[in-house]
Amino acid sequence: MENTFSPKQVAQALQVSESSVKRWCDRGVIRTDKTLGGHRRIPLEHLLEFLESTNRRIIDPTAIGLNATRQLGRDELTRLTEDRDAGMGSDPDSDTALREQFQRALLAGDESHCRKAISSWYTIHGGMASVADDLLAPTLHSVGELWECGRAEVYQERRGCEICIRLIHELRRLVPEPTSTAPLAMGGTSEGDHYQVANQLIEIIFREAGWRTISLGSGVPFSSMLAAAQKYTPKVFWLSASFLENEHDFLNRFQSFSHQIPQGTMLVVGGRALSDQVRPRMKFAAHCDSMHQLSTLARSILSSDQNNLS
Ligand code: B12
Repeated sequence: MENTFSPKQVAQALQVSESSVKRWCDRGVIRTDKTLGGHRRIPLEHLLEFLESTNRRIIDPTAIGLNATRQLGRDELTRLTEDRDAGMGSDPDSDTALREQFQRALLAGDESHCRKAISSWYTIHGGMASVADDLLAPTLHSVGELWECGRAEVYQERRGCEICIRLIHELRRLVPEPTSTAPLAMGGTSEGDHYQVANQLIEIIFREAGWRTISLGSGVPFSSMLAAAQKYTPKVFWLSASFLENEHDFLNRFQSFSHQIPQGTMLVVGGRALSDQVRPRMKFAAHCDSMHQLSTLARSILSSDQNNLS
């Protein structure tokens, strides 16, 4: 995926006329760079700002080199995973530099530099799974470590999270609306667990894979999650668990929840709190360690559904 786009590409992505896009560029509604030859070029981070400020979203992602909801075949999925594990398709030195830039900007509360770094990462690595696992998670982990050893203030961590949440929301606009017949994924974090970032990332991962989603948010009692699952009967219910206030209570409530969720709803769980000691005491359909794994799972479920239909 390129990092900057022509007005024609943006017009096709938004399904509007090229002259409208050129007009927005010239009026400064879309911040635009000019090439040496005087042609307008629109960087992804400026496109994100424009989408957010005008409440628009991308309708044809292929026009800007994104193929978000494409269904990958099993062979392609395996190849992509192998390439990633072998470190192919990216330059580790520039990844490290970009991660450092992002972390500095996050600690400084510099949202526009954060947007620039996250947009570059998104274009280089082509999707949210890498933004989640390889940029946001490691950066927030090291912010957590800096806080733990007194080298970052609590406000820097909280403000950093707020920035991440806003930028995730902006990137969501690059994913087209799912079709009304797409399967539904629903989920959230349970009571006492106030973590938001992973939960928001999960929602986009499903949408990128072509699912409809309902995020219930953070800190939802299991009884209320059950009510939602029974009302909407999603194909997948995700539970993101980053913090367990009381392990014993969590396991009891989870057990009751997992026994009562509708038949045909797959329970997919993940998160830092589900350690090797906790997981064996839980009943679920799948556990994932990362957003890459979740993305593969979400696409595999869809493609096996489609194979069953055909
Ligand atoms: C931000 C933050 C908070 C914020 C969150 C704000 C918000 N709006 O979300 C708040 C203020 C709530 C917070 C509070 C606390 N925090 Co805190 N927090 C963090 C921090 C810095 C980042 C967490 C984060 O969002 N990471 C980004 C996400 C994307 O990364 P991730 O969680 O690892 O998720 C990845 C994978 O695990 C996976 N994944 C996660 N969930 C799921 C789910 C599914 C289904 C799948 C497939 C995958 C998956 O994919 C993600 C991407 O790769 C971490 C540091 C760290 N190491 O993570 C500390 C950290 C987790 N917190 C910590 C602590 C101690 C606390 C408190 C107990 C502090 C206190 N005394 O009050 C409270 C508990 C809050 C509660 N009741 O929920 C400790 C935990 C220590 C431990 N051994 O357990 C950490 C490690 C900080 C530290 N170094 O000490 N925290």
